[in-house]
Amino acid sequence: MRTRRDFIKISALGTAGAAIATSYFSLAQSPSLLDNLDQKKSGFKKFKRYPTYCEVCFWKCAGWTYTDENDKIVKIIGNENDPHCNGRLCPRGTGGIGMYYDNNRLTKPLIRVNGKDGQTFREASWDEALNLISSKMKEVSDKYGPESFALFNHGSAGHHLGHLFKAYGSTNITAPSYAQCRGPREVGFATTFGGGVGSPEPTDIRDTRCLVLIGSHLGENMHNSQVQEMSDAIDKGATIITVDPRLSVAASKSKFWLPIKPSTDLALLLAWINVIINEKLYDRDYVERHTYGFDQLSKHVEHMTPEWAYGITTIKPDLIRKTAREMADASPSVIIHPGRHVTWYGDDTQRSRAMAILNALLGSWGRRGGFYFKESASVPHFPHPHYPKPKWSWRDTLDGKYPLAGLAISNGLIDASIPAPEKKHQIKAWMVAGTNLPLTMPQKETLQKAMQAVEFIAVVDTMPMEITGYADVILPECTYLERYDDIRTSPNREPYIALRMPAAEPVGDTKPAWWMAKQLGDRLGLNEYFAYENFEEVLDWQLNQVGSSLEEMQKIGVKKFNRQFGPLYMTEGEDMEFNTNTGKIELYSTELAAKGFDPMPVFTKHPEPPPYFYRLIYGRAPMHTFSRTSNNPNLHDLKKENDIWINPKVAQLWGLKKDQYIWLKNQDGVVSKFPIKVRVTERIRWDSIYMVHGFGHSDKLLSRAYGKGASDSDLITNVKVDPIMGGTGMRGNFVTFLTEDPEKEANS
Ligand SMILES: Nc1nc2c(c(=O)[nH]1)N[C@H]1C(S)=C(S)[C@@H](COP(=O)(O)OP(=O)(O)OC[C@H]3O[C@@H](n4cnc5c(=O)[nH]c(N)nc54)[C@H](O)[C@@H]3O)O[C@H]1N2
Ligand SMILES: Nc1nc2c(c(=O)[nH]1)N[C@H]1C(S)=C(S)[C@@H](COP(=O)(O)OP(=O)(O)OC[C@H]3O[C@@H](n4cnc5c(=O)[nH]c(N)nc54)[C@H](O)[C@@H]3O)O[C@H]1N2
Ligand code: SF4
Ligand SMILES: [Mo]
Repeated sequence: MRTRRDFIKISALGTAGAAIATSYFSLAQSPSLLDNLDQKKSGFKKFKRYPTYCEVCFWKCAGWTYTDENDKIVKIIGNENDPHCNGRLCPRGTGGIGMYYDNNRLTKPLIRVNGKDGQTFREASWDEALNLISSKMKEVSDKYGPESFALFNHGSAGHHLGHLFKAYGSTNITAPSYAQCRGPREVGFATTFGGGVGSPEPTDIRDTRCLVLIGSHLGENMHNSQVQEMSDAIDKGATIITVDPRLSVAASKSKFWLPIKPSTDLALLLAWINVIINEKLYDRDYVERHTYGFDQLSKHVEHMTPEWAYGITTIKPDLIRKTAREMADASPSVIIHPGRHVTWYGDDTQRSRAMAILNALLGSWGRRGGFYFKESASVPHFPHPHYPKPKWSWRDTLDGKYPLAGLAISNGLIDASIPAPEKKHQIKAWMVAGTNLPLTMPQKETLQKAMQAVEFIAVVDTMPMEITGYADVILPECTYLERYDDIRTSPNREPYIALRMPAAEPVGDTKPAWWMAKQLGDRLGLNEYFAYENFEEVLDWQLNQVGSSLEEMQKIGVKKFNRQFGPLYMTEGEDMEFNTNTGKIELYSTELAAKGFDPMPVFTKHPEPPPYFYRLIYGRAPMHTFSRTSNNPNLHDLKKENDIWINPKVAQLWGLKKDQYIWLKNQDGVVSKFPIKVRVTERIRWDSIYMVHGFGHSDKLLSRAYGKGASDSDLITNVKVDPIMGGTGMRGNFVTFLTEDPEKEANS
């Protein structure tokens, strides 16, 4: 059936894409050239270096981009003075060069047209593409109000376009890194300690004596400095306790691996709390001085013994006691890691709360080897007029639901894009920048409905990803190696800033997002918000305010400042005011109670898979980031497709063999579009299967990634939304196996 907005496989793009020359690509692949770069051999004499910070994931490691005597980008290495990477990039960061050389890149603005063979894209000038977007922004503003235009973003482009949207009058700005990622832990920790965790997490892994990872798969999840610190901590004899239904890389390095039954972590956490209170293993002085609600908590967990948890989690009572004691032995230098992608089962804020409570009992918040007090550099904004006050925002679309959502939830704005008479506030148009929604959002059908309903979609991306196929206009952004962006001010042990600057001219007709935002702003009469000619001006002004300059930062890349707000850790016997209702660390949350939620976490059972179905769990591979790197020539070389981890017992039951390709069908009858390779391994529980997220691309313009592996997102149709903050729990899905091509079956 033809829909208003067909998914276009961007046929018009093939020629434009090819135009950026396979020669770039072959250059990046040339081993001799890379060998020549050996620092000792060449001394980098012919090479120039430019500071950058990485955009391949959100750890934002600072590095140097090197160009050769022909001004060609040849290598990226870490900046030794940067605490995010300590001079070493992860494989993805090194491979970031492949983003620049990818011969499938978008290189021209594109506009959707109705041709005689259906819808297609045609190339357009920047002027035409920007005029079209600004006229739609005007139209939406006149017809419905600017609030009806939403921005979905992830990464640097979002900051520039976010400024444009706020100036235009819309705060309906959202990123999947909240309600599809770390939102629940921010709320779980904020309701306990009065402040969220943020990124990078202030985990003092470097000095910890015990690190507890609840499904957090550091080592595959490659958050650079954290992985480095974990490896050092292991060398120094720290105990690692990993709770994971799969023998992850972290689990394989751990003293204790607890192969928990998926979806039952909250019971384990409550049993640990029970042991720590019953055996009086908690940090007495810290608990007395700093916490609120200890008596209520003691009573609450009274019956939640390790024996109780054993029946739920399959983890033996002995092991629960032993690991609890191990944590207490290390206290306060112990970290129950908050995790990052925590939208699992819909009770995720409460699971995060239990983790926060455990940290509080062990006295690790604000202590060496636990959580340090982070600081970030404060760099003033370039002057601009106040933003107008919008008449409504994303929160008004939620009808009082998810009261503790701290940021806009992407799923909420997608729902608000599907028209219904009772909806007072509706989203009518989207701009999407740096997020590949079809592979990122669960419940594809809802997303499709929303994308069909809205009147206009503009997409800002570097690649022809699935999302670009739904665009009315596509703006091609140049990669992070070809542009300036905002100064990085992420928190750390000491405040740091980092600069990103271009190391090469933008390929083809690509432009940076700051330029697009300014161009659109100027067209919308918002010139005062963009009172500069180029971004160097903004950066130099900002850097001058903090006693530096663009010139200085171009030379050094990162700069450290002194801490402003006291020491890294609490001092012994210090009284502290926490930003909660009681001014204490709340073991009993007065805020949750006031909003009608359980003030202390309660375990509830989650549904079991039907017979012959297995729990679908997913995670990361060290050499890829989500769906954004699967087509990257350098990283594709390292891992071309995902595979499906199946326990040998299950493989035998089904007669499945190593390397055989199978299809997956979920509980709602949805079948994976592409087959996936079987990996038979003891490293996964029999009741679960595991796959790496980000594969199974369906856009043919991704010449390397198309059809390689399967997409977990396609199979995530059942979502359990967290009632506290609106996060989409995505792990309540079950799959079974099809050994024959289902399309062949359907056609025969
Ligand atoms: N099924 C499933 N869904 C998930 C997850 C999962 O594990 N499984 N993980 C969740 C998590 S934790 C997160 S944080 C989100 C991440 O969600 P996303 O950030 O949407 O992830 P990507 O798939 O990497 O999509 C990034 C998009 O940005 C584009 N891009 C890359 N660099 C640039 C740039 O410099 N400029 C512009 N304009 N575009 C660029 C890429 O081409 C791609 O289209 O996904 C969530 N969704
Ligand atoms: N290489 C690489 N690194 C990345 C990223 C990337 O794309 N690539 N993305 C970054 C981002 S944005 C995020 S949010 C993080 C995500 O990284 P994490 O926060 O570490 O990831 P999760 O996806 O929550 O966890 C995946 C692990 O949870 C286990 N698991 C599944 N179900 C359960 C369960 O019920 N209980 C327990 N205890 N464990 C379970 C899986 O077996 C797997 O090992 O990674 C970051 N780092
Ligand atoms: S962890 Fe790796 S991909 Fe992420 S910012 Fe650092 S180098 Fe880049
Ligand atoms: Mo994430």
